[in-house]
Parts: sequence; C-alpha cells; structure tokens
Amino acid sequence: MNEKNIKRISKFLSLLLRHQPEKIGLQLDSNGWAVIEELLQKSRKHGFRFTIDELEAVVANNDKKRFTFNNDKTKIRANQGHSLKTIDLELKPIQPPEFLYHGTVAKFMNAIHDNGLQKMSRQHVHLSTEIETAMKVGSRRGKPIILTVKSGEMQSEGYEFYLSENNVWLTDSVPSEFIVLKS
Ligand code: HQG
Repeated sequence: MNEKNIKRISKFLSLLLRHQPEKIGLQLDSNGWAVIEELLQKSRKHGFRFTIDELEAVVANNDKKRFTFNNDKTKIRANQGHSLKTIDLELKPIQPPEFLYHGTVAKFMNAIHDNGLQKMSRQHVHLSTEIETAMKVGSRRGKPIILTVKSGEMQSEGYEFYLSENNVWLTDSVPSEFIVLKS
C-alpha cells in the first residue's frame, strides 16, 4: 500500500480513536479499544472503505506507530494523543530520563512562561527523549522552539511520568520552573 493511502487511513483513525468516535457511531471501551469489525463496517457505511489488510499495513507502517492491536487482533486503539477525557490507557508511572524535550512555537512562549506546559486539548503534555522529535512536533506550527524539561527533578518532587506504547513521554503539566529554553 502506498504512503498516501496509509496516511489517509491513519488520519481517519486518529480522528475516530482519539477524538470523535461518534462521527461514525463507533464505540470505544473505557481503555480506548474499538472492535475492528465494527470499525470497518461503520467506516464503510460512512463512505470510508478500507480492509483489514490495509489496517494491518497502517499499524505496521505508520510513521509514529500511533495504533496497536490487542493480542488476538480483534481490537485496535490509539497509543496516545487522545482528547477524549474518559479514556484510560492504563499507563503506569515510570522513571523518566533526567531531561526531556518539547517543541513549540514563539506565539505560545508568553503563556508557557506564565503557566508552564499545559495539556491543552489532549490528555497529557507530550515530551520526547530526542531533540529531533521535538523539532518535528514544533515545526507543525512554524519555526520550532525547543524547551528542555527537567524531568528527573520533577519526578523527584513527586510529578508522575508515563511512557506510551510508541515511546512518547507523557505528563500532566510542566510548571515553568522546570523548563529551560534550549539555546
Ligand atoms: C502548546 C502530534 C499556550 C504546546 C505531535 C503545543 C505530538 C501551550 C500546543 C503530539 C501551553 C498543544 C502532541 C500553554 C503548551 N499556553 N500554549 N500554557 N502549554 N502549549 O498538538 O505537543 O501526529 O496538543 O507547546 O507530533 O504539539 O497527532 O501538542 O504547541 O507527538 O500523533 O500548545 O501530537 O502527534 O498542541 O503535539 P498539541 P503537541 P500526532
């Protein structure tokens, strides 16, 4: 399957599995899982056709490994990035590295300076171990600014960190005293 088709299906899945399952009347369970048969059927009904083989290709080849199948491949869910407040991804707090990175843009810097990093419409603030990843995330909105988060210090002060299935670091918020501007 070509890159374009993977991207098209991946975008549709992100919408349904992270934000608006009701678009096609899809049910997600409390842990974010959708039944694949129902997903294919209801998508088709709404004019968006894809097959289980295509779904497998998306899960395997998606650039960020955004989705996971359950063990018997009857269900699928998004690994992170939800705006749906009720989904519990069963993440366990783990020890973060000393520093993590966040990519943003200049227009948010005043607010970040005043209020720290907030989860905004998602369930968590998203952080990465690689500066390069943060660069890419920031570039979605313009010229990226890289913030270094003192995650080790935060954790020792009681803040919790989680690591998603696809290696995105997550936390509830980052107060501004733990943020350093990378020069
Ligand atoms: C900013 C994509 C004002 C924050 C990406 C960001 C990532 C504040 C934006 C994933 C703020 C939120 C997440 C504050 C933070 N005041 N603005 N206090 N605190 N912000 O999209 O991190 O392709 O929810 O800097 O690649 O940009 O969807 O978060 O610019 O991995 O899989 O508010 O989404 O992944 O934006 O991106 P987002 P994000 P997917």
